[in-house]
Amino acid sequence: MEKKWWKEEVIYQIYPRSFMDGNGDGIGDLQGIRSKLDHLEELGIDIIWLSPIYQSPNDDNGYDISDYYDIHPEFGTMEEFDQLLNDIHARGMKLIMDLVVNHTSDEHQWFEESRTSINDAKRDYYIWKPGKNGGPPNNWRSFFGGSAWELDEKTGEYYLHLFTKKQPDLNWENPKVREEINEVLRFWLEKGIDGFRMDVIPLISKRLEFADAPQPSFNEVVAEVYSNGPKVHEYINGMYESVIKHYDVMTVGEGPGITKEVGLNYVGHDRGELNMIFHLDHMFLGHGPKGKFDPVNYGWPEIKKIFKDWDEAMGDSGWISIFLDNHDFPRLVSRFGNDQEHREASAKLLAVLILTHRGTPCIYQGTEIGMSNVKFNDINQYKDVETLNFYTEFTEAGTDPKKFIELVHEHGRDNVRTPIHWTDGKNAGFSEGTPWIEVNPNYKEINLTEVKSRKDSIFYFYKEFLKFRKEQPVLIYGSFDVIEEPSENLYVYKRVLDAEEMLIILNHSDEHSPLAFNLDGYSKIQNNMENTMEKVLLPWEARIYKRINS
Ligand code: TEU
Ligand code: CA
Repeated sequence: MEKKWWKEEVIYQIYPRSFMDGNGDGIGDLQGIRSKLDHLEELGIDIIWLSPIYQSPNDDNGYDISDYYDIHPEFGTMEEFDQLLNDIHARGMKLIMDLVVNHTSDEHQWFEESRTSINDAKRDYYIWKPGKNGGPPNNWRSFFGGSAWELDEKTGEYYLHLFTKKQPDLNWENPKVREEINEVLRFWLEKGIDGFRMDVIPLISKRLEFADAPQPSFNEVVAEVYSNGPKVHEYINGMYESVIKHYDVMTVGEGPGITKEVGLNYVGHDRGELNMIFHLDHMFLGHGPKGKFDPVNYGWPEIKKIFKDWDEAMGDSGWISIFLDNHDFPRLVSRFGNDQEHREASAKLLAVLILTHRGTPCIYQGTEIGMSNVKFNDINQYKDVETLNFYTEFTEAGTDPKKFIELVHEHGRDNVRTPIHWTDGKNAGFSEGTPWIEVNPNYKEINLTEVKSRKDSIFYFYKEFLKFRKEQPVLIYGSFDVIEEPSENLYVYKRVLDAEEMLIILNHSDEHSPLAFNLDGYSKIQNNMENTMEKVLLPWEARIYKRINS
Protein backbone atom coordinates (compact mmCIF):
# COMPACT_ATOMS: atom_id res chain seq x y z
CA MET A 1 0.00 0.00 0.00
CA GLU A 2 1.31 3.48 -0.90
CA LYS A 3 2.57 5.50 2.06
CA LYS A 4 1.16 9.06 2.12
CA TRP A 5 1.29 11.79 4.80
CA TRP A 6 -2.49 12.19 4.64
CA LYS A 7 -2.91 8.52 5.56
CA GLU A 8 -0.84 8.96 8.72
CA GLU A 9 -2.33 12.14 10.12
CA VAL A 10 -5.50 12.99 12.03
CA ILE A 11 -8.03 15.66 10.99
CA TYR A 12 -9.81 17.97 13.46
CA GLN A 13 -12.85 19.81 12.13
CA ILE A 14 -13.48 23.38 13.24
CA TYR A 15 -16.92 24.93 12.67
CA PRO A 16 -15.62 28.49 13.12
CA ARG A 17 -18.92 30.09 14.10
CA SER A 18 -19.07 28.01 17.28
CA PHE A 19 -15.42 27.40 18.12
CA MET A 20 -14.15 30.53 19.89
CA ASP A 21 -15.17 34.19 19.76
CA GLY A 22 -12.13 36.48 19.80
CA ASN A 23 -13.83 39.89 19.67
CA GLY A 24 -16.91 39.59 21.85
CA ASP A 25 -19.61 39.79 19.17
CA GLY A 26 -20.96 36.32 20.03
CA ILE A 27 -19.68 34.74 16.81
CA GLY A 28 -16.63 32.49 16.62
CA ASP A 29 -13.82 33.88 14.47
CA LEU A 30 -10.23 33.50 13.21
CA GLN A 31 -8.77 35.36 16.20
CA GLY A 32 -10.58 32.91 18.46
CA ILE A 33 -9.13 29.95 16.56
CA ARG A 34 -5.61 31.38 16.84
CA SER A 35 -6.10 31.72 20.60
CA LYS A 36 -6.83 27.97 20.85
CA LEU A 37 -3.96 26.56 18.77
CA ASP A 38 -2.10 25.58 21.97
CA HIS A 39 -5.09 23.38 22.81
CA LEU A 40 -5.04 21.70 19.41
CA GLU A 41 -1.28 21.24 19.49
CA GLU A 42 -1.49 19.70 22.98
CA LEU A 43 -4.28 17.40 21.83
CA GLY A 44 -1.96 16.22 19.05
CA ILE A 45 -4.06 16.63 15.90
CA ASP A 46 -2.32 17.29 12.58
CA ILE A 47 -4.74 18.71 10.01
CA ILE A 48 -7.38 21.36 10.71
CA TRP A 49 -10.42 21.25 8.39
CA LEU A 50 -11.98 24.69 8.56
CA SER A 51 -15.68 24.90 7.60
CA PRO A 52 -16.33 27.84 5.23
CA ILE A 53 -15.07 31.30 6.22
CA TYR A 54 -15.75 33.08 2.90
CA GLN A 55 -18.19 35.94 2.32
CA SER A 56 -21.72 34.57 2.77
CA PRO A 57 -25.22 35.77 3.73
CA ASN A 58 -25.21 32.78 6.13
CA ASP A 59 -28.43 31.24 4.87
CA ASP A 60 -26.68 27.93 5.46
CA ASN A 61 -23.96 29.26 7.76
CA GLY A 62 -21.34 29.79 5.10
CA TYR A 63 -22.19 26.88 2.81
CA ASP A 64 -23.76 29.57 0.60
CA ILE A 65 -20.77 31.50 -0.69
CA SER A 66 -21.12 34.99 -2.20
CA ASP A 67 -17.38 35.64 -2.68
CA TYR A 68 -14.78 32.85 -2.81
CA TYR A 69 -11.93 35.33 -2.64
CA ASP A 70 -12.71 37.14 0.59
CA ILE A 71 -13.12 36.32 4.27
CA HIS A 72 -16.50 36.98 5.89
CA PRO A 73 -16.00 40.09 8.11
CA GLU A 74 -17.73 38.20 10.97
CA PHE A 75 -14.74 35.83 10.93
CA GLY A 76 -12.07 38.47 10.35
CA THR A 77 -9.82 39.73 7.56
CA MET A 78 -7.59 38.12 4.96
CA GLU A 79 -4.60 39.35 6.98
CA GLU A 80 -5.94 37.48 10.02
CA PHE A 81 -6.38 34.41 7.83
CA ASP A 82 -2.75 34.66 6.70
CA GLN A 83 -1.65 35.00 10.35
CA LEU A 84 -3.72 31.96 11.31
CA LEU A 85 -2.25 29.90 8.48
CA ASN A 86 1.28 30.94 9.46
CA ASP A 87 0.63 30.04 13.12
CA ILE A 88 -0.77 26.66 12.12
CA HIS A 89 2.24 25.90 9.91
CA ALA A 90 4.70 27.20 12.55
CA ARG A 91 3.32 24.54 14.87
CA GLY A 92 3.79 21.80 12.27
CA MET A 93 0.06 21.48 11.67
CA LYS A 94 -1.81 21.79 8.37
CA LEU A 95 -4.97 23.59 7.24
CA ILE A 96 -7.51 22.41 4.66
CA MET A 97 -10.33 24.67 3.52
CA ASP A 98 -13.95 23.78 2.77
CA LEU A 99 -14.59 24.05 -0.98
CA VAL A 100 -18.30 24.51 -1.73
CA VAL A 101 -18.63 24.49 -5.52
CA ASN A 102 -21.79 22.53 -6.26
CA HIS A 103 -23.62 25.79 -5.64
CA THR A 104 -23.02 29.41 -4.70
CA SER A 105 -25.12 31.88 -2.74
CA ASP A 106 -27.88 33.61 -4.71
CA GLU A 107 -26.08 36.79 -3.61
CA HIS A 108 -22.96 35.81 -5.54
CA GLN A 109 -22.30 38.30 -8.34
CA TRP A 110 -22.41 35.45 -10.87
CA PHE A 111 -26.01 34.62 -9.92
CA GLU A 112 -27.06 38.24 -9.62
CA GLU A 113 -25.97 38.69 -13.26
CA SER A 114 -27.29 35.32 -14.41
CA ARG A 115 -30.82 36.06 -13.20
CA THR A 116 -31.08 39.48 -14.91
CA SER A 117 -32.00 38.04 -18.31
CA ILE A 118 -32.33 34.88 -20.32
CA ASN A 119 -29.56 36.20 -22.58
CA ASP A 120 -27.16 37.30 -19.85
CA ALA A 121 -23.54 36.20 -20.47
CA LYS A 122 -23.62 34.32 -17.15
CA ARG A 123 -27.07 32.77 -17.64
CA ASP A 124 -25.48 29.35 -18.15
CA TYR A 125 -23.38 29.55 -15.01
CA TYR A 126 -26.50 28.12 -13.38
CA ILE A 127 -29.26 25.65 -14.29
CA TRP A 128 -32.36 27.39 -15.61
CA LYS A 129 -35.43 25.56 -16.96
CA PRO A 130 -38.92 26.57 -18.02
CA GLY A 131 -41.69 25.21 -15.80
CA LYS A 132 -43.92 22.27 -16.73
CA ASN A 133 -47.74 22.13 -16.43
CA GLY A 134 -47.68 25.32 -14.39
CA GLY A 135 -45.14 24.00 -11.92
CA PRO A 136 -41.44 23.16 -11.52
CA PRO A 137 -39.58 21.30 -14.31
CA ASN A 138 -39.63 17.99 -12.34
CA ASN A 139 -40.35 16.44 -8.95
CA TRP A 140 -36.85 16.83 -7.49
CA ARG A 141 -36.84 17.80 -3.81
CA SER A 142 -34.28 19.85 -1.93
CA PHE A 143 -32.15 18.29 0.84
CA PHE A 144 -33.73 20.97 3.00
CA GLY A 145 -37.37 20.39 2.12
CA GLY A 146 -39.65 21.56 -0.65
CA SER A 147 -39.01 21.61 -4.37
CA ALA A 148 -35.42 21.79 -5.67
CA TRP A 149 -36.62 24.44 -8.16
CA GLU A 150 -37.41 28.12 -7.53
CA LEU A 151 -39.35 30.27 -9.98
CA ASP A 152 -37.58 33.51 -10.78
CA GLU A 153 -40.38 35.96 -11.65
CA LYS A 154 -38.15 38.29 -13.65
CA THR A 155 -37.38 35.79 -16.44
CA GLY A 156 -40.22 33.33 -15.76
CA GLU A 157 -37.84 30.39 -15.51
CA TYR A 158 -36.96 28.07 -12.62
CA TYR A 159 -33.43 27.59 -11.28
CA LEU A 160 -32.16 24.40 -9.63
CA HIS A 161 -31.13 24.39 -5.95
CA LEU A 162 -30.53 21.00 -4.36
CA PHE A 163 -30.21 22.82 -1.04
CA THR A 164 -31.91 26.08 -0.04
CA LYS A 165 -33.34 28.44 -2.64
CA LYS A 166 -30.48 30.79 -1.69
CA GLN A 167 -28.00 28.11 -2.87
CA PRO A 168 -28.42 27.90 -6.68
CA ASP A 169 -26.56 24.96 -8.25
CA LEU A 170 -23.69 25.82 -10.57
CA ASN A 171 -23.80 24.46 -14.12
CA TRP A 172 -20.62 22.40 -14.38
CA GLU A 173 -21.43 21.62 -18.02
CA ASN A 174 -20.21 25.16 -18.68
CA PRO A 175 -16.41 25.25 -19.23
CA LYS A 176 -16.38 28.85 -17.96
CA VAL A 177 -17.71 27.62 -14.60
CA ARG A 178 -15.03 24.93 -14.44
CA GLU A 179 -12.33 27.53 -15.16
CA GLU A 180 -13.75 29.90 -12.53
CA ILE A 181 -13.47 27.10 -9.97
CA ASN A 182 -9.91 26.29 -11.07
CA GLU A 183 -9.08 29.95 -10.36
CA VAL A 184 -10.53 29.63 -6.86
CA LEU A 185 -8.44 26.51 -6.26
CA ARG A 186 -5.26 28.23 -7.47
CA PHE A 187 -5.91 31.32 -5.31
CA TRP A 188 -6.14 29.34 -2.06
CA LEU A 189 -3.40 26.84 -2.92
CA GLU A 190 -1.05 29.70 -3.78
CA LYS A 191 -1.69 31.05 -0.26
CA GLY A 192 -0.17 27.82 1.01
CA ILE A 193 -3.14 25.85 2.33
CA ASP A 194 -2.71 22.09 2.49
CA GLY A 195 -5.81 20.95 0.65
CA PHE A 196 -9.59 20.97 0.45
CA ARG A 197 -12.63 19.24 1.84
CA MET A 198 -14.97 19.25 -1.16
CA ASP A 199 -18.59 19.81 -0.20
CA VAL A 200 -21.13 17.43 -1.86
CA ILE A 201 -18.72 16.87 -4.72
CA PRO A 202 -20.57 13.84 -6.21
CA LEU A 203 -23.53 16.14 -7.01
CA ILE A 204 -21.76 18.45 -9.47
CA SER A 205 -22.63 16.51 -12.65
CA LYS A 206 -26.36 16.61 -13.41
CA ARG A 207 -28.31 14.05 -15.46
CA LEU A 208 -29.28 16.46 -18.20
CA GLU A 209 -32.65 14.96 -19.09
CA PHE A 210 -33.80 16.19 -15.67
CA ALA A 211 -36.33 13.37 -15.54
CA ASP A 212 -38.58 12.95 -12.52
CA ALA A 213 -37.07 10.96 -9.65
CA PRO A 214 -39.07 7.71 -9.32
CA GLN A 215 -37.50 6.63 -6.03
CA PRO A 216 -39.75 6.87 -2.95
CA SER A 217 -36.88 7.30 -0.47
CA PHE A 218 -34.75 10.45 -0.45
CA ASN A 219 -31.55 8.49 0.25
CA GLU A 220 -32.14 6.56 -3.01
CA VAL A 221 -32.83 9.80 -4.89
CA VAL A 222 -29.51 11.18 -3.62
CA ALA A 223 -27.58 8.08 -4.72
CA GLU A 224 -29.36 7.40 -8.03
CA VAL A 225 -30.46 10.81 -9.28
CA TYR A 226 -28.36 13.56 -7.68
CA SER A 227 -25.01 11.84 -7.19
CA ASN A 228 -22.54 10.06 -9.45
CA GLY A 229 -23.74 11.88 -12.57
CA PRO A 230 -22.36 11.12 -16.06
CA LYS A 231 -19.45 13.60 -15.97
CA VAL A 232 -18.64 13.70 -12.25
CA HIS A 233 -15.27 11.98 -12.71
CA GLU A 234 -14.37 14.12 -15.71
CA TYR A 235 -15.00 17.24 -13.63
CA ILE A 236 -13.12 16.04 -10.52
CA ASN A 237 -10.23 14.78 -12.65
CA GLY A 238 -10.29 18.14 -14.43
CA MET A 239 -9.66 19.98 -11.16
CA TYR A 240 -6.88 17.52 -10.36
CA GLU A 241 -5.14 17.75 -13.72
CA SER A 242 -5.54 21.52 -14.10
CA VAL A 243 -4.57 22.56 -10.58
CA ILE A 244 -4.40 20.15 -7.68
CA LYS A 245 -1.74 17.73 -8.91
CA HIS A 246 0.73 20.63 -9.08
CA TYR A 247 0.68 20.95 -5.27
CA ASP A 248 1.53 18.51 -2.46
CA VAL A 249 -1.92 18.75 -0.95
CA MET A 250 -4.74 16.51 0.23
CA THR A 251 -8.32 16.42 -1.02
CA VAL A 252 -11.22 14.77 0.77
CA GLY A 253 -14.62 14.68 -0.85
CA GLU A 254 -17.87 14.76 1.10
CA GLY A 255 -19.73 11.90 -0.48
CA PRO A 256 -23.51 11.91 -0.15
CA GLY A 257 -24.72 9.17 -2.50
CA ILE A 258 -21.28 7.61 -3.06
CA THR A 259 -21.99 3.93 -2.46
CA LYS A 260 -19.27 1.36 -1.74
CA GLU A 261 -19.81 0.04 -5.29
CA VAL A 262 -18.58 3.31 -6.83
CA GLY A 263 -16.23 4.50 -4.06
CA LEU A 264 -13.01 3.50 -5.83
CA ASN A 265 -14.01 5.55 -8.88
CA TYR A 266 -13.44 8.63 -6.70
CA VAL A 267 -10.46 7.60 -4.53
CA GLY A 268 -8.60 4.88 -6.43
CA HIS A 269 -4.91 5.70 -6.16
CA ASP A 270 -4.60 5.72 -9.97
CA ARG A 271 -7.72 7.84 -10.59
CA GLY A 272 -6.27 11.32 -10.35
CA GLU A 273 -9.38 12.48 -8.48
CA LEU A 274 -9.61 12.60 -4.66
CA ASN A 275 -7.28 11.23 -1.99
CA MET A 276 -10.16 10.11 0.21
CA ILE A 277 -13.85 10.60 0.92
CA PHE A 278 -16.17 11.07 3.86
CA HIS A 279 -18.77 8.49 2.74
CA LEU A 280 -22.08 9.03 4.53
CA ASP A 281 -23.57 5.52 4.60
CA HIS A 282 -23.39 5.28 8.40
CA MET A 283 -24.42 8.91 8.77
CA PHE A 284 -27.59 8.49 6.69
CA LEU A 285 -28.52 5.32 8.65
CA GLY A 286 -31.91 5.90 10.21
CA HIS A 287 -33.01 8.44 7.60
CA GLY A 288 -36.47 7.32 6.47
CA PRO A 289 -38.18 8.00 3.11
CA LYS A 290 -38.62 11.68 3.97
CA GLY A 291 -35.10 12.10 5.39
CA LYS A 292 -33.63 12.42 8.88
CA PHE A 293 -36.81 13.75 10.50
CA ASP A 294 -38.68 10.66 9.25
CA PRO A 295 -36.51 8.23 11.21
CA VAL A 296 -36.35 4.43 10.88
CA ASN A 297 -34.68 2.02 13.33
CA TYR A 298 -31.12 0.80 12.95
CA GLY A 299 -28.40 -0.51 15.26
CA TRP A 300 -24.84 -1.66 15.60
CA PRO A 301 -25.24 -4.62 13.20
CA GLU A 302 -25.86 -2.13 10.36
CA ILE A 303 -23.07 0.20 11.53
CA LYS A 304 -20.52 -2.62 11.73
CA LYS A 305 -21.55 -3.98 8.31
CA ILE A 306 -21.00 -0.56 6.74
CA PHE A 307 -17.49 -0.27 8.22
CA LYS A 308 -16.62 -3.83 7.08
CA ASP A 309 -18.06 -3.42 3.58
CA TRP A 310 -16.33 -0.09 3.00
CA ASP A 311 -12.96 -1.43 4.14
CA GLU A 312 -13.35 -4.37 1.75
CA ALA A 313 -14.40 -2.02 -1.07
CA MET A 314 -11.33 0.19 -0.58
CA GLY A 315 -8.86 -2.69 -0.12
CA ASP A 316 -5.32 -1.52 -0.80
CA SER A 317 -6.34 0.74 -3.69
CA GLY A 318 -8.48 3.41 -2.08
CA TRP A 319 -8.82 5.37 1.13
CA ILE A 320 -11.56 6.88 3.31
CA SER A 321 -11.78 9.05 6.38
CA ILE A 322 -13.11 7.44 9.56
CA PHE A 323 -15.55 9.62 11.50
CA LEU A 324 -18.75 9.36 13.54
CA ASP A 325 -19.93 12.97 13.48
CA ASN A 326 -19.34 16.40 11.96
CA HIS A 327 -21.22 19.74 11.75
CA ASP A 328 -24.18 18.03 10.05
CA PHE A 329 -24.89 15.11 12.39
CA PRO A 330 -25.60 14.64 16.11
CA ARG A 331 -22.76 14.37 18.58
CA LEU A 332 -21.28 10.88 18.41
CA VAL A 333 -21.51 10.17 22.16
CA SER A 334 -25.26 10.88 22.05
CA ARG A 335 -25.95 9.06 18.79
CA PHE A 336 -23.67 6.02 19.00
CA GLY A 337 -22.68 6.00 22.70
CA ASN A 338 -24.55 6.54 25.95
CA ASP A 339 -24.41 10.19 26.95
CA GLN A 340 -26.03 9.54 30.33
CA GLU A 341 -24.60 7.00 32.77
CA HIS A 342 -21.77 5.89 30.46
CA ARG A 343 -20.85 9.17 28.80
CA GLU A 344 -17.06 9.21 29.19
CA ALA A 345 -16.61 5.44 28.86
CA SER A 346 -18.62 5.34 25.63
CA ALA A 347 -16.89 8.48 24.34
CA LYS A 348 -13.54 6.75 24.88
CA LEU A 349 -14.75 3.56 23.18
CA LEU A 350 -15.88 5.58 20.15
CA ALA A 351 -12.48 7.31 20.13
CA VAL A 352 -10.85 3.85 19.93
CA LEU A 353 -13.18 2.91 17.07
CA ILE A 354 -12.28 6.04 15.08
CA LEU A 355 -8.54 5.76 15.79
CA THR A 356 -8.10 2.02 15.09
CA HIS A 357 -9.99 1.55 11.82
CA ARG A 358 -8.18 1.78 8.48
CA GLY A 359 -8.55 5.35 7.27
CA THR A 360 -7.77 8.93 8.20
CA PRO A 361 -9.56 9.74 11.47
CA CYS A 362 -11.57 12.95 11.66
CA ILE A 363 -12.45 14.38 15.09
CA TYR A 364 -15.15 17.04 15.36
CA GLN A 365 -14.59 20.05 17.64
CA GLY A 366 -15.65 19.42 21.25
CA THR A 367 -15.46 15.62 20.99
CA GLU A 368 -12.23 15.74 22.99
CA ILE A 369 -14.22 17.44 25.76
CA GLY A 370 -17.02 14.88 25.70
CA MET A 371 -19.68 17.32 24.53
CA SER A 372 -23.15 15.87 23.90
CA ASN A 373 -26.43 16.80 22.16
CA VAL A 374 -28.47 19.80 23.25
CA LYS A 375 -32.21 19.85 24.03
CA PHE A 376 -33.76 23.25 23.34
CA ASN A 377 -37.53 23.31 23.97
CA ASP A 378 -38.48 26.22 21.73
CA ILE A 379 -38.02 26.07 17.94
CA ASN A 380 -36.85 29.70 18.08
CA GLN A 381 -33.73 28.57 19.93
CA TYR A 382 -32.73 26.65 16.80
CA LYS A 383 -30.86 28.35 13.96
CA ASP A 384 -30.20 25.64 11.38
CA VAL A 385 -32.03 26.26 8.11
CA GLU A 386 -32.50 22.50 7.62
CA THR A 387 -34.26 22.22 10.99
CA LEU A 388 -36.36 25.35 10.50
CA ASN A 389 -37.42 24.43 6.95
CA PHE A 390 -38.48 20.93 7.97
CA TYR A 391 -40.21 22.26 11.13
CA THR A 392 -42.44 24.33 8.84
CA GLU A 393 -42.94 21.51 6.33
CA PHE A 394 -43.74 18.85 8.92
CA THR A 395 -45.95 20.95 11.22
CA GLU A 396 -47.90 22.35 8.26
CA ALA A 397 -48.44 18.74 7.19
CA GLY A 398 -49.85 17.96 10.63
CA THR A 399 -46.92 16.82 12.79
CA ASP A 400 -47.27 17.95 16.40
CA PRO A 401 -44.66 20.70 16.96
CA LYS A 402 -43.63 19.10 20.28
CA LYS A 403 -43.06 15.79 18.49
CA PHE A 404 -40.94 17.52 15.85
CA ILE A 405 -38.83 19.23 18.52
CA GLU A 406 -38.11 15.77 19.98
CA LEU A 407 -36.96 14.69 16.50
CA VAL A 408 -34.68 17.75 16.42
CA HIS A 409 -33.23 16.72 19.79
CA GLU A 410 -32.25 13.43 18.20
CA HIS A 411 -31.34 14.40 14.62
CA GLY A 412 -30.86 18.17 14.30
CA ARG A 413 -27.61 19.73 13.15
CA ASP A 414 -27.58 22.38 15.90
CA ASN A 415 -26.67 19.53 18.27
CA VAL A 416 -23.12 19.98 17.02
CA ARG A 417 -23.25 23.75 16.46
CA THR A 418 -23.65 25.07 20.01
CA PRO A 419 -20.55 26.89 21.30
CA ILE A 420 -17.58 24.88 22.53
CA HIS A 421 -17.36 24.53 26.34
CA TRP A 422 -13.94 25.92 27.29
CA THR A 423 -14.83 26.66 30.96
CA ASP A 424 -17.79 26.58 33.36
CA GLY A 425 -17.84 30.39 33.32
CA LYS A 426 -19.98 32.87 31.36
CA ASN A 427 -21.08 31.43 28.01
CA ALA A 428 -18.76 28.46 28.72
CA GLY A 429 -15.83 30.73 28.01
CA PHE A 430 -16.81 30.91 24.32
CA SER A 431 -17.70 34.59 24.21
CA GLU A 432 -17.88 37.77 26.25
CA GLY A 433 -20.90 38.70 24.13
CA THR A 434 -24.24 36.99 23.49
CA PRO A 435 -23.55 33.80 21.52
CA TRP A 436 -25.27 33.55 18.11
CA ILE A 437 -26.82 30.29 19.38
CA GLU A 438 -27.37 29.38 23.03
CA VAL A 439 -24.78 27.37 24.89
CA ASN A 440 -25.76 23.82 25.91
CA PRO A 441 -26.82 24.20 29.58
CA ASN A 442 -24.64 21.19 30.51
CA TYR A 443 -21.48 23.27 30.02
CA LYS A 444 -21.26 23.60 33.80
CA GLU A 445 -20.46 19.88 34.04
CA ILE A 446 -18.88 19.28 30.63
CA ASN A 447 -16.05 21.67 29.76
CA LEU A 448 -12.34 21.69 28.96
CA THR A 449 -11.25 23.01 32.35
CA GLU A 450 -13.06 20.12 34.06
CA VAL A 451 -11.69 17.38 31.81
CA LYS A 452 -8.16 18.74 32.15
CA SER A 453 -8.47 18.50 35.92
CA ARG A 454 -8.75 14.67 35.70
CA LYS A 455 -6.01 12.46 34.27
CA ASP A 456 -8.60 9.75 33.47
CA SER A 457 -10.79 12.09 31.39
CA ILE A 458 -11.77 11.88 27.73
CA PHE A 459 -9.35 14.69 26.92
CA TYR A 460 -6.28 12.86 28.15
CA PHE A 461 -7.59 9.64 26.60
CA TYR A 462 -7.60 11.33 23.19
CA LYS A 463 -4.24 13.03 23.80
CA GLU A 464 -2.53 9.79 24.82
CA PHE A 465 -4.23 7.66 22.19
CA LEU A 466 -3.33 10.09 19.40
CA LYS A 467 0.31 9.89 20.54
CA PHE A 468 0.12 6.07 20.79
CA ARG A 469 -1.40 5.82 17.32
CA LYS A 470 1.45 7.78 15.74
CA GLU A 471 3.86 5.09 16.94
CA GLN A 472 1.82 2.20 15.50
CA PRO A 473 2.20 1.77 11.71
CA VAL A 474 -0.06 -1.30 12.03
CA LEU A 475 -2.97 1.04 12.93
CA ILE A 476 -2.29 3.13 9.85
CA TYR A 477 -1.20 0.70 7.13
CA GLY A 478 -2.29 -2.64 8.63
CA SER A 479 -5.02 -4.81 7.10
CA PHE A 480 -8.47 -4.81 8.70
CA ASP A 481 -10.37 -8.01 9.45
CA VAL A 482 -13.50 -8.45 11.51
CA ILE A 483 -13.63 -11.37 13.93
CA GLU A 484 -17.13 -12.75 14.40
CA GLU A 485 -18.27 -13.02 18.04
CA PRO A 486 -21.41 -14.74 19.39
CA SER A 487 -22.35 -11.63 21.39
CA GLU A 488 -24.01 -8.93 19.25
CA ASN A 489 -22.73 -6.37 21.74
CA LEU A 490 -19.13 -6.87 20.70
CA TYR A 491 -17.24 -5.44 17.76
CA VAL A 492 -13.95 -7.32 17.37
CA TYR A 493 -11.42 -6.75 14.63
CA LYS A 494 -7.72 -7.06 14.05
CA ARG A 495 -5.11 -5.03 12.24
CA VAL A 496 -2.07 -6.83 10.79
CA LEU A 497 1.09 -5.41 9.23
CA ASP A 498 3.95 -7.86 8.63
CA ALA A 499 4.58 -9.49 12.04
CA GLU A 500 2.62 -6.83 13.92
CA GLU A 501 -0.93 -7.78 14.99
CA MET A 502 -3.34 -5.72 17.05
CA LEU A 503 -6.68 -6.97 18.29
CA ILE A 504 -9.40 -4.44 19.13
CA ILE A 505 -12.40 -5.46 21.24
CA LEU A 506 -15.30 -3.04 21.79
CA ASN A 507 -18.40 -3.63 23.91
CA HIS A 508 -20.74 -1.04 22.38
CA SER A 509 -23.55 -1.76 24.85
CA ASP A 510 -24.83 -1.07 28.34
CA GLU A 511 -24.48 -4.77 29.23
CA HIS A 512 -21.79 -7.08 30.51
CA SER A 513 -20.85 -9.09 27.41
CA PRO A 514 -19.08 -12.47 27.18
CA LEU A 515 -16.02 -12.77 24.94
CA ALA A 516 -15.49 -16.03 23.04
CA PHE A 517 -12.16 -15.16 21.40
CA ASN A 518 -9.19 -17.12 22.79
CA LEU A 519 -6.73 -14.55 24.10
CA ASP A 520 -3.79 -16.96 24.48
CA GLY A 521 -0.76 -15.33 22.91
CA TYR A 522 -2.17 -11.80 23.28
CA SER A 523 -1.25 -9.13 25.80
CA LYS A 524 -3.45 -6.13 26.61
CA ILE A 525 -1.76 -2.83 25.83
CA GLN A 526 -4.61 -0.29 25.98
CA ASN A 527 -8.01 -0.07 27.62
CA ASN A 528 -10.56 2.55 28.62
CA MET A 529 -11.36 1.05 32.05
CA GLU A 530 -10.10 -1.43 34.62
CA ASN A 531 -11.68 -4.89 34.55
CA THR A 532 -10.29 -8.10 36.12
CA MET A 533 -12.70 -10.38 34.19
CA GLU A 534 -10.80 -11.43 31.08
CA LYS A 535 -13.72 -13.11 29.28
CA VAL A 536 -16.46 -10.63 30.17
CA LEU A 537 -16.42 -7.04 28.98
CA LEU A 538 -18.01 -4.30 31.07
CA PRO A 539 -20.48 -1.86 29.47
CA TRP A 540 -18.62 0.33 26.91
CA GLU A 541 -15.30 -1.35 27.66
CA ALA A 542 -12.67 -1.06 24.93
CA ARG A 543 -9.50 -3.10 24.86
CA ILE A 544 -6.50 -3.34 22.56
CA TYR A 545 -4.20 -6.37 22.55
CA LYS A 546 -0.92 -6.99 20.85
CA ARG A 547 -0.01 -10.50 19.68
CA ILE A 548 2.93 -11.53 21.87
CA ASN A 549 4.93 -13.20 19.12
CA SER A 550 4.94 -10.03 17.04
O1 TEU B 1 -23.83 18.53 3.51
C1 TEU B 1 -24.61 17.86 2.54
C2 TEU B 1 -25.13 16.56 3.02
O2 TEU B 1 -25.05 15.57 2.31
C3 TEU B 1 -25.73 16.37 4.36
O3 TEU B 1 -24.70 16.27 5.28
C4 TEU B 1 -26.74 17.46 4.65
O4 TEU B 1 -26.08 18.50 5.32
C5 TEU B 1 -27.88 17.00 5.51
O5 TEU B 1 -27.60 17.28 6.85
C6 TEU B 1 -28.19 15.54 5.38
O6 TEU B 1 -29.40 15.33 6.09
C7 TEU B 1 -22.99 19.56 2.98
C8 TEU B 1 -22.50 20.40 4.15
O7 TEU B 1 -21.73 19.56 5.02
C9 TEU B 1 -23.71 20.96 4.85
O8 TEU B 1 -23.34 21.65 6.04
C10 TEU B 1 -24.40 21.92 3.89
O9 TEU B 1 -25.61 22.34 4.49
C11 TEU B 1 -24.73 21.23 2.56
O10 TEU B 1 -23.69 20.40 2.06
C12 TEU B 1 -24.96 22.27 1.49
O11 TEU B 1 -23.73 22.91 1.21
CA1 CA C 1 -16.39 37.15 16.96
